[in-house]
Amino acid sequence: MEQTFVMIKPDGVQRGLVGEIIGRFEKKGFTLKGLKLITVDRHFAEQHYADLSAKPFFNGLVEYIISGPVAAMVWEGKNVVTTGRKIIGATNPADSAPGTIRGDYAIDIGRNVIHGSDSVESGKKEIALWFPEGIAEWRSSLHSWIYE
Ligand code: IDP
Ligand code: MG
Repeated sequence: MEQTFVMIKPDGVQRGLVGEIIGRFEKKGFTLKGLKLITVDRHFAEQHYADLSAKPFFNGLVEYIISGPVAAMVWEGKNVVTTGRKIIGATNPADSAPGTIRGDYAIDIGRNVIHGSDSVESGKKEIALWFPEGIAEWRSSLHSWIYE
């Protein structure tokens, strides 16, 4: 089953949005396979965002991510990468539809509350980076109520 890496950024944790965000993924029917609150250092944040290292906002982005604890998660389910990105909304909250997480809870692109992997491949890389210890092995007993 497909997996994605989702991170509630420091602003989302500070603003008390962890429960709300987890609830949205849970209620959709996705399965929580990994979860931890962690403050990462500069080197780690630079690794996570390595693809963006040439961008003018890179340093500010790294400062933002290391500014406090983040809630790192692995979610599992059919099409969870693409559907997860839809639940999250567009990168710039100004372009995110109401009903999405960023559309409902964010205003500025540099304080957009949440990260979600953009492909199955980057999901695998990000899960390996953030959860080197591995993730939970379990299958929800709701499976047959969610999948036909
Ligand atoms: P994504 O998070 O929707 O996948 P990316 O393009 O991968 O968007 O950018 C990663 C993160 O970098 C964004 O979520 C946002 O926090 C930040 N970011 C992207 N573009 C800008 C910008 O123009 N100014 C400031 N921060 C930005
Ligand atoms: Mg991205």
